[in-house]
Amino acid sequence: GGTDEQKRRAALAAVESVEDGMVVGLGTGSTTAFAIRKLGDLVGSGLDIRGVPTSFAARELAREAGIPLASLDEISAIDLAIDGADQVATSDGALVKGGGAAHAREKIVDAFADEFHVVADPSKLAETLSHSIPVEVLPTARTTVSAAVSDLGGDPVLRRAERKDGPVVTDNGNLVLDCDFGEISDSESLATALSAIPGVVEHGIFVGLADVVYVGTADGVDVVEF
Ligand code: DER
Repeated sequence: GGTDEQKRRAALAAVESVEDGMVVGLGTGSTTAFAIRKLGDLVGSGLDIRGVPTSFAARELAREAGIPLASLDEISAIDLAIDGADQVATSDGALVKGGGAAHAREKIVDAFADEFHVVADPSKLAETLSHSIPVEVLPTARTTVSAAVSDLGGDPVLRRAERKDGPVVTDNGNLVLDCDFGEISDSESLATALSAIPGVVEHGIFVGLADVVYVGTADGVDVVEF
């Protein structure tokens, strides 16, 4: 992964688009965490925003930062969502997300937002997607979904927890299969195929959602628009 300095630069660049009165989607992960902390500082200096967190973790971070929160079901619009990614296809802006197992609510927020800006470091960039795809599944469907993923040419692995015995359980009470498909030449059709599998709650391929990607480098920020 990238350095904290690269992540911080990307995050601060994205925060510059946040204006008074906005409803801001707050992503999950270590890169977006820099944006959440910066927004907290700005709120302390008078910035008037409401944050819509994409996970329990993002909500905790936003509360610590002092950002007024709104829940997804009580807002009618999200002006800007700021979120990270595990991989960014520089060819078409398709993303792999879900490293933090938060991609179900992230996709709702990121897709609903008028603008979705990704914050990343150079280690996330690739010509085409090749990262394993996190697939959130109903617990009862882990075996049937695994079989369907294998039929699609993927290699499904149940995501084990680090500090808990057994598998990772998402904020929604589901399990995650990390599915390696190797190089993904057509992310859109794989996304469609994964969504069609009964028992799949959400997968981590984000096609056609990212509007801008901020890439923090050692001495600046590259901005890629899609
Ligand atoms: O889980 C997610 O989708 C996160 O955005 C993640 O993919 C990026 O996390 P990072 O900024 O810690 O690399």
